[in-house]
Amino acid sequence: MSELAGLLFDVDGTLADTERDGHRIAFNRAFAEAGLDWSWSVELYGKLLAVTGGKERIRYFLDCFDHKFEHPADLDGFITGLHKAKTRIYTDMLARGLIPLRPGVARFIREARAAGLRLAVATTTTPENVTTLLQHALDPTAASWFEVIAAGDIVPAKKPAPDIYLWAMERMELSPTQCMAFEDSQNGIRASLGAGLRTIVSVSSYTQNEDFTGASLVVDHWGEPNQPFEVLAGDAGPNRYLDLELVRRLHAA
Ligand code: XBP
Ligand code: MG
Repeated sequence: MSELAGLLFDVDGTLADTERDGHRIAFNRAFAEAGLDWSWSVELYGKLLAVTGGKERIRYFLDCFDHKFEHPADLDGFITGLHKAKTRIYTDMLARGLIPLRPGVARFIREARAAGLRLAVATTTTPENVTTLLQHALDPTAASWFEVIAAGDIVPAKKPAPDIYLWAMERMELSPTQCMAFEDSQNGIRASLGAGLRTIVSVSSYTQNEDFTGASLVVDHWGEPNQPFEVLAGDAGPNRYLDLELVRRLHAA
């Protein structure tokens, strides 16, 4: 096994629990702004998360959950416009500091950066969602800490396809054996494992009951010295929170 050189992070659900009280709210506000009577409940949104990507999710909703809506002639343009409004509303929520990072995230990323690990993001969400979250929830300069931010439509096939991880590693000239991925969902781990990456999963509010077969470790969150994680699958040894030593050990296992 090669030495650990790169860490690839998912964003939604992994760095921050963004879906229920972030993206979902922003979608609903964008629908209201557009005069639509759609309202995505917490429960319905859980079903819609089967499809990653906001534009793809709106289309999935129309295809499978709203049979009454009369499609406009330019459906693609209509969805793109709705999604632009959603991104504006969501990034505004992030800029107001409404969505914090999950336990251990700031501590671990700072530790990894100080140790010289190369950092990247691999996500289906829109690029400005990533940079705005990092800037407001981590550090004003945090977007520059990541060598590659692989996000949104840069690859046509979104997770669970492995493409976004492969794209990020190609840019970094790293092989999967040199990296560790961090995910929260089954779609995410299908993408990371599919790219040949060892993966640590921290389950999020919508993903607790998903199948994480193949993960190196599954925890409820990354933990802090005063807020230990719970190990849901795998072996964290004596560790009670995620640190670089544990990640190196899991990578070498
Ligand atoms: C996250 C997503 C994203 C967000 C919405 O999946 O599916 O689409 O829900 O973001 P993952 P956009 O964590 O597996 O990357 O609306 O900007 O697409
Ligand atoms: Mg995720």
